[in-house]
Amino acid sequence: MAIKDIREFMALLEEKGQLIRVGTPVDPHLEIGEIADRVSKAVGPALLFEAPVDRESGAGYTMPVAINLMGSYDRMAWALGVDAETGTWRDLDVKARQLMDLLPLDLPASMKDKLGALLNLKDLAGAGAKEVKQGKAPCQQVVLRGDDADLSKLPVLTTWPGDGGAFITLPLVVTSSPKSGRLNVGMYRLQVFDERTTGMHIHEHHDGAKNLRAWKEAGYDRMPVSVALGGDPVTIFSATAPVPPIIDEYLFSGILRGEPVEVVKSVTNDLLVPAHAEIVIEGYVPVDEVRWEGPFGDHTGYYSLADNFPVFHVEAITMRRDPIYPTTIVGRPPMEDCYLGKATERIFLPVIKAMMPEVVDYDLPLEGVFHNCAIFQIKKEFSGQAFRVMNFAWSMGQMMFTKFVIVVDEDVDCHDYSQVAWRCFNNVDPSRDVLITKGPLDRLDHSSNFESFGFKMGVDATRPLPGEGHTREWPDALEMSPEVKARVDAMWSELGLG
Ligand SMILES: Cc1cc2nc3c(=O)[nH]c(=O)nc-3n(C[C@H](O)[C@H](O)[C@H](O)COP(=O)(O)O)c2cc1C
Ligand SMILES: [Mn+2]
Repeated sequence: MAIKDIREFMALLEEKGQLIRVGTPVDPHLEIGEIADRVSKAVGPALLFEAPVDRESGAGYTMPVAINLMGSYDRMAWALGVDAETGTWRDLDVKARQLMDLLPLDLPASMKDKLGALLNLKDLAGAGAKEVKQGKAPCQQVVLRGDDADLSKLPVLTTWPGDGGAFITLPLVVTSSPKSGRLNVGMYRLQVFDERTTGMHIHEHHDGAKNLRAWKEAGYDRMPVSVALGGDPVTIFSATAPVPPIIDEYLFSGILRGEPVEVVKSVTNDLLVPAHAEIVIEGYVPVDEVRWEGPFGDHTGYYSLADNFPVFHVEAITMRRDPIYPTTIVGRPPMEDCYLGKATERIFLPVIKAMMPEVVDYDLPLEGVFHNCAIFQIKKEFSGQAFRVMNFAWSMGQMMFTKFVIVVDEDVDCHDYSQVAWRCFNNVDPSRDVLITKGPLDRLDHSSNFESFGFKMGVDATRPLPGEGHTREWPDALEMSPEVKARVDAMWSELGLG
């Protein structure tokens, strides 16, 4: 049985000795962030702060704060329903291999067929969301409307000293297309402006922003929005994953879980939210309103700059009788989002291989925060093939943002950065092997002259072919012969070398 909600997940973590309850009163304003940062840097346990308190007023909050639930490779593996045998990203690979069995890897060439093939996944897994009756959903045990729907009751964290305010950082933002009704669940932070309003930091490239533009184009003055906090861990992960817009994140989550996600209709709109969420905030985003949002200490390790963003108006808050407030902290890696990102890296490997069969494997280094660096390991068979891989990467979904793409041969382990650096520094002729191009960048990139637009670099660190201009002899890499290795192995214990 797939994990139903964060409670079940926390019980599992507690059983494994990976959840610590903190009874000491601590302030969501900076203190929890500092504690969670130290624990994240030590790849420590999940934390449940049982007594959050506002130091300024001395008032305690009525609900505990859960943080860092998926902040390690083993917890991320358990969240996805796989064993953590190695405690490394390789455990997440097991999930990728399960998916590979599901995916039609011989995707037909035309785009239409590709979409059709992906949509057939629905039949494969029978995984579409399952709607439950409103009275049956734990997330609607308490319904607060009007002035009772008050965000100041939530222990919302301010994580870094330069932050523009307190931010809800682990929200599942549910929107829909006004035409097809197709749902989208994306994670976009919400800056709490007051009791009934927040910012909504949707990057223009993300599906939620496309939906907002579509509501405006269709002549509406507002888009209905429901925001879930909590739910099952796979659905939380799915809200962060680059799921193609043709499949909604509940279906994607259902495929990964092997079981449909139970959802319920919101109380003030038709949007479906995870029935096993802790808290749901319902409301709307006007199509034309923006407000100054940020700055916010972000996952690049820098503050993302303040700017105008859409505004979320709250109409109702529903919750469990005893809700837990789930959140995360982002900052200089490693943080919890790194493990979510690695899960994406592994789970999307089969999709990447289906599109680019020469790709053996790929790696997104944590320091590249997922949109700034990708290393591809390829089986190279023709001239220019590394450049084909770069260009394909730059055209694929959210991979288009990748600022640095490095391509190595199949005999280089792309996850071993020392091997990759050795190849790059020794094999690359910058005039031949480097490609500088331009296009959309992630909104969080602060290096480019313009917001969300700038230059990217591809590095071909594969062995060059004569057809690529290198006609000199190419030397072999150093390697001792197997016979001598075996001889030395046999005498090793006598050598006194340990
Ligand atoms: C912890 C965390 C916070 C995030 N915050 C934001 C955010 O504030 N705005 C945003 O546009 N994307 C944010 N993202 C990235 C998106 O959730 C991610 O790109 C997702 O695939 C977007 O889904 P969509 O294309 O369905 O909108 C965040 C991701 C994580 C893991
Ligand atoms: Mn989406």
